[in-house]
Amino acid sequence: MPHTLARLNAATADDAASMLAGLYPGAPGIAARALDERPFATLAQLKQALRRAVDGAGGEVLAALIDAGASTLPKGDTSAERDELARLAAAYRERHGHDPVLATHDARGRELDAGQAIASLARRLDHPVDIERKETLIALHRNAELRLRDAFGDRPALGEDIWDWHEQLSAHSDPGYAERGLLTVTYLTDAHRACARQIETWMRDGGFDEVGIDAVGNVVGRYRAATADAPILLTGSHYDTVRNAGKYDGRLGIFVPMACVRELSRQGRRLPFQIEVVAFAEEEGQRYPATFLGSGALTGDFQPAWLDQVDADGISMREALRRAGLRAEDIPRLRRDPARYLGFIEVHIEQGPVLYELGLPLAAVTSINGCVRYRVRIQGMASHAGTTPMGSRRDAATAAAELLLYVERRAAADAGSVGTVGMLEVPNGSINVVPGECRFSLDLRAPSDAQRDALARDVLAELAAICARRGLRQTTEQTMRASAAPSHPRWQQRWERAIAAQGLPPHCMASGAGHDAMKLHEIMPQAMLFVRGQNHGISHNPLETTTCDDIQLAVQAYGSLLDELARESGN
Ligand code: HGY
Ligand code: MN
Ligand code: MN
Repeated sequence: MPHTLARLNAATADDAASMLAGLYPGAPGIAARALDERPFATLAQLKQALRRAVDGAGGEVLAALIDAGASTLPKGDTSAERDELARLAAAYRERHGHDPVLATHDARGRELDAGQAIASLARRLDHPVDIERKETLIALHRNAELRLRDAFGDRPALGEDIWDWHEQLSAHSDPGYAERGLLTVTYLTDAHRACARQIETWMRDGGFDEVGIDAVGNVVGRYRAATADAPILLTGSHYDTVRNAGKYDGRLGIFVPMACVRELSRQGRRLPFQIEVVAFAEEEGQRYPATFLGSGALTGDFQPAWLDQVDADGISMREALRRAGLRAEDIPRLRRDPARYLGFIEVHIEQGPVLYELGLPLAAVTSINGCVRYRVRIQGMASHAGTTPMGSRRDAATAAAELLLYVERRAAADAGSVGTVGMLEVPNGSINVVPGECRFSLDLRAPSDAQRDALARDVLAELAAICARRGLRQTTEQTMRASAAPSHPRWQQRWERAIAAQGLPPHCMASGAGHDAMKLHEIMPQAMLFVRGQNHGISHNPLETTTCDDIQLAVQAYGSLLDELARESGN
């Protein structure tokens, strides 16, 4: 018979402690200490109390926790797996001084298999000792969470459904990546169109009243209100990805509202506002220089000139739209009238380590950093690598190298600024030719537009100075400029209350990553909810992941926000 929080809150100290026995093997005092914070309104709140009890424990308790929490590694199905597990465990003990503590189940809640254990051990073996200590405690908390889930019969069913949607959608990937089990879905490729159809099907099956794919490739689902002319809550995120991406970037912000609408539909419940969920077709700017194509169409910012941009294979955006059966001429009509909308909310995986290290599942976003991107071309003179004296070279690549190091130094000089050169190439380069040309990208961001622009100004000035000194030519093309987007206070506070309603501290934080919300920010109030990422919150990487439990909390928080909005709007 599963425990209940009501029983736990009402039990004597001994009975309550016995209800939590085994959560943290080797340290029974942890549960007793957490119980001092009773009563608990939610399991999430109890988990935070347990976390604080561990954080407050002394070294000997932690040592006992780690020893008792050491994982019984999966057996391994083959001798190779068994040998590798034994080798890694021995090496781990050697380096970290204790047996490894792994989460017993994966982010989906399935028992860890040998392959997953080997990958996790191999990744963690080389962690610095202090980092691995944190990782060990996080694994202990995760195992306690899994035990607590069982003890209280608390299955994150909606989190599991959403987790599975991510898995299924990730089956669609562009050529060159799909064959290697990697995820890349760039704008209007076959994989991209397959994703759109899949999302459209799930929306139709999930109780939406109207579902369609619009002229720019957005998948739009509408769930009607109790009354016909009710205002609209706009929500969603993007389904395109970067190359070799994680599965949750963007998609989590589509699936959480989809699951909420499905629950409303199953309950036959209508709210005093419509819900319009948009799966934006393009946000990442991978195939074409222009970005925010999906959300930009809704704000009326889609530039006709973008249609002439060509991809690496010389295919224009206009042609790609035509091949996808989409009508570019209809894109201007996608512009939304802000007067009809309450605002825009977006759920997104954090894509950073803050929540992972704080041990918090959710946060309200305070602002999204402003960003400006360029494509740079430096031109020098290609010449013979063997006969061209070092003093008379016009080497485009070494000039770029100087600039890259300047970007790193200059961005690091500001609080909160970041500068990245993510793409760098010597077109038609040869091993024995001094680079006559070098092309690279610049991505410069800061918490405010003024700080972003000062960073960009300095970087472009340094680029000009380097090229002048070296006798090289350079051209820069600005490919994206997005203003910093502070959350609307009223909507940010809604997310804070929604997080608090789950029994969690309403942590607030800025977003270093860009999101569709910064586009909708231009025409309506917006605010975002962040969901913790696992593996130190790594993103734009196949290691990107989150747990069903955290996804469940995001769905619950989303539902709390909808309920509050419904109460405010009169029912
Ligand atoms: O680059 C970004 O911040 C986003 O992932 N497009
Ligand atoms: Mn991204
Ligand atoms: Mn994203």
